[in-house]
Amino acid sequence: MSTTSAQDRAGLLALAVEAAQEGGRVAAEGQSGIGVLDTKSSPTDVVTEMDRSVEELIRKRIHAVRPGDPVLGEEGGDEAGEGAVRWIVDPIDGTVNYLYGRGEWAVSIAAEVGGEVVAGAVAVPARGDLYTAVLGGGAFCNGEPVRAAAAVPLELALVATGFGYGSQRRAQQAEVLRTVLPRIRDIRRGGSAAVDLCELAQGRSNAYYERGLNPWDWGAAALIAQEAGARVGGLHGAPPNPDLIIAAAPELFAELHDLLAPLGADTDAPAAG
Ligand code: LIP
Repeated sequence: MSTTSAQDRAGLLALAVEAAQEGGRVAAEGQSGIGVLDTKSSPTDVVTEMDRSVEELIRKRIHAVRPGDPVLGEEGGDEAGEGAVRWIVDPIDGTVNYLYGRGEWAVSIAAEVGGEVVAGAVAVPARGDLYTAVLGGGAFCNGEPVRAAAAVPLELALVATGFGYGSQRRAQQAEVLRTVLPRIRDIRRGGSAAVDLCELAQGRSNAYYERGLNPWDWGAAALIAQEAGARVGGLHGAPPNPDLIIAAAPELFAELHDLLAPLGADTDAPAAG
């Protein structure tokens, strides 16, 4: 486990919470009437003015307290620094929902020390929810402990997932889903990976998988799901990574893993043979 003390982690969490809540307030106030400012990997991968300004605000908040800490943010990229804590920030996860005036979007902030996330906060302003965790300290929603659902057989599992922005990737994700859907209770596509993982952490789904995420999408929420008792990882024992993230109670994780691995769920092309 990390070299940080429980006190250090609590201090990092307090800063993550403060910045996520402030970012969430500002984003929520500006949601109506927001438009597309720019696009990234495809015409549907949008950036709003608010994605950028909320990330700037969060960077300022963090640096006001901890100048010199490196920050990795979805919009501003990697900012190097001499500090011991790397902050991983998604100012608005679920930007398409945000753009369409929907409520399923989140501000996500994780504090990483020595390559390990030790504190994470995910604010879901439209619902008034704040999810938090520190490494080894359990997971909480609005201060109340949350637990992931106990494992169920795959055929009874409600499984959340998401899709990338590129059409080749989506075609493969649809192929994978063609096999997965008849084998499970049902599928959910909420539109925010951070919210998907936090909902898993409170038993609102049984499992979650997605290809193509970035550390800012899962940074805080993966710790929250893990602290709620879920196993969170990639294929074949790997940690969560952009190829694939899977999260579920350990026995269900294994079942879903074994279904997804031969389907090429971690690729953009159909599995050979
Ligand atoms: C989005 C995710 C969503 C996923 C998209 C995208 P953004 O993040 O949270 O669930 O399916 O591929 O990564 O772009 O809204 O920050």
